[in-house]
Formats: sequence, C-alpha cells, structure tokens
Amino acid sequence: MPTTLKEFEGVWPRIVADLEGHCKHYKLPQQSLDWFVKQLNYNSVGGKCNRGMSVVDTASILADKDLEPSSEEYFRAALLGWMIELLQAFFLVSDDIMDSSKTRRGSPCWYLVPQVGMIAINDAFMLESSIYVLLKKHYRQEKSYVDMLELFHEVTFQTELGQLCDLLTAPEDHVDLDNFSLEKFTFIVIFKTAYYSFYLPVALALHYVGAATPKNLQTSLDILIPMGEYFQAQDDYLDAFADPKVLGKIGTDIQDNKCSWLINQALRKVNPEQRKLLEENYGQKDGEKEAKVKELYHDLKLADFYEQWEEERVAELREKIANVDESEGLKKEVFEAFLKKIYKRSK
Ligand code: GPP
Ligand code: MG
Ligand code: MG
Ligand code: MG
Repeated sequence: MPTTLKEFEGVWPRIVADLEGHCKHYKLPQQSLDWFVKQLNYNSVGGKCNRGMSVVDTASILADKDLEPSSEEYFRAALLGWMIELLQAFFLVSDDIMDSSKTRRGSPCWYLVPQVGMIAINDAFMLESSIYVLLKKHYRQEKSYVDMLELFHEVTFQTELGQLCDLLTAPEDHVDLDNFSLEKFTFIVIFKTAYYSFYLPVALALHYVGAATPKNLQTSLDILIPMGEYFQAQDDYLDAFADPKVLGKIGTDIQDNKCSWLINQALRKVNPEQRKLLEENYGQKDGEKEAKVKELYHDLKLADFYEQWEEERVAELREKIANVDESEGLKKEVFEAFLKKIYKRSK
C-alpha cells in the first residue's frame, strides 16, 4: 500500500524540531527562530508531496514490505523524502520570484506575503541548507552518506542549469519566437524538473535499501528522465488549459515568454497569419494578449494533440518498464507506481 499524505506529514514535526534544535544550539534569537519555523511550514507543507512520498513508496516496494508509519525505518525513509520537499521548497520560493508568480499551492507566493519581500531569498537559501543539516544528523554514519550528499549537490546543479536555460529563453523585454525549439524545451525540462522530481527519489530509495548499484542507477535514469520530460510537458499543458482553482496556481507561461511545450507545438502548426498573432501577443504582461494566445491554442486543437501525444509517451514508457532487469534488486513496480501517479493528472 502506498503511504498517505497524513502519514508522511506525521513525520514533519520531528523534522522541524531537529532544525529548531540546531538553531537553538547557535542561540539564534527567538524572533529569527520563529520566522524560520514559520517559513519552513509555509513553504514546505501544503503541496501534494508526491516526490517525498515516492521515496517511502519506492523503499517499500524495493524492500518488499510496507514500512510501519510509527517505525524508525519509516521515519528514516520519509526524512529523505522531506529533504526532496525542502529542495523543492527552495526551488519554488526562488522560482516564484524569478517568474513573478502570484500564487502557489492556492496561497500567495512567499515573497508576496506582507513583511516578507526579498527576505524570501535568504529563506530559500535556508530551506536548501536545512537538507544538509538533516542529512548529517541522521545519515552521517551510513556508508552511503557521501553518495547521497553528492547526489543532492549534483541534482541541485542540474536543476540550476535547467532554470538558467529556462530563464535565458524567456527574456522579459525581448520576444523572439525563433529562440524557441523543441531541443531547448527538452533540455530545460530534463534539467529543471526530471532529475530532482523523478530520478532523485528513486536514487535515494536505492541508497536507502542498499541497492544503489551503477546498473540500477542507470536503469532508473533511463526511465525516469523521459518520464520527467513527459511530466513537465503536462505542467506546461496545464499552465494554459487547467482550471487554476484545481491546479492551485495561476499559469504565467504565456505572459512570461516561456519556452513551453505548448508554444513549441503551436509554432509547428501555425500558418503565417497565426504566427504573426503569436509574435504580437506572446510574452507580454497583458491579460488580453494572453487570452488571444490561448484562443489560438484552442483553434490549433492543442488539447487534442496533447492527449494523443500523452498516449504515445506513456506507451513508450510502459515498454521501457517492461524491459527492466530486476537481477540487482530493482523492480518494475517502482516505475509503474510513478507512472500511475502522473498519468492524466489534473493538478
Ligand atoms: C519550476 O518550473 C522550476 C523549478 C522547480 C526549478 C527551479 C530551479 C531553481 C534553481 C530556482 P516552473 O516555473 O514551470 O514551475 P511552476 O509552473 O510551478 O512555477
Ligand atoms: Mg514558475
Ligand atoms: Mg520557472
Ligand atoms: Mg509551469
């Protein structure tokens, strides 16, 4: 049985207590300590926790037993999951500033909360640093400690490369549709999303159960990177087509001039007149222009095209999963469980 959000969140207070304890050791003034705890809760809790929970689920599948929520082994697996959630919180607090986003998980973005503003930048750094405080406290004695440490560092760097490419292909003051391509889209999404959201949870679970052999890590990469690519195409699709109330955030990709899956597909389908419409309306902070682009997306039947594209990607993934070599302790079920969580998601 997959773990539940309630079980996973049940571990969170102990994590906050650990981090508080670390700050108290430094005699951090109370006002700052209260701020830290408040921002930890605001930015790390309240999401779907798919990435974090998948560490627990993957570990259970690999160990061939459900981890008992009150047990120490559940805590240790969930702790690794919460480290991904902290990494994600660090990315999202920063990303929302860079993207001028307004809401996240149905609430105002942290930097827009009264009294926060650019303190959010330091808060983001502290979310990241918290990972290493926790990893050291709980995993310092394990032989996989350095591997996990390096994994977090490498995945963070990869995500930053993706974010850089994302930002550079989306300058605020200069719309150039020729700057977009499906190749750039693919680089951006693999780096900004797939490594930390898909590869990292499974790689950590493999370390946790002691099955992180080079072959198992490579197999995981070969399946999870294309799966992450599919997931971010979905994110881009939902940015324009989903109901913001269901999605928990208001899409900004059109106004932000993003090299998204939708604009790249649209560019392949437009006639010269429609391309002109895109040139005149894409990438501007103007709701009416954004609406015109969305209308064109509808005229081009991009939703239907997306659904068909989704079926093809999922069929390819299923075939890859069917060919997984389980001889070194990896299991097909790990990847099946991942795919099940994202297939046809609406938020
Ligand atoms: C989110 O992409 C981007 C990341 C999670 C990577 C951020 C990396 C940093 C180094 C800050 P997005 O902007 O499409 O996501 P959303 O639509 O949720 O804002
Ligand atoms: Mg964003
Ligand atoms: Mg972004
Ligand atoms: Mg998005």
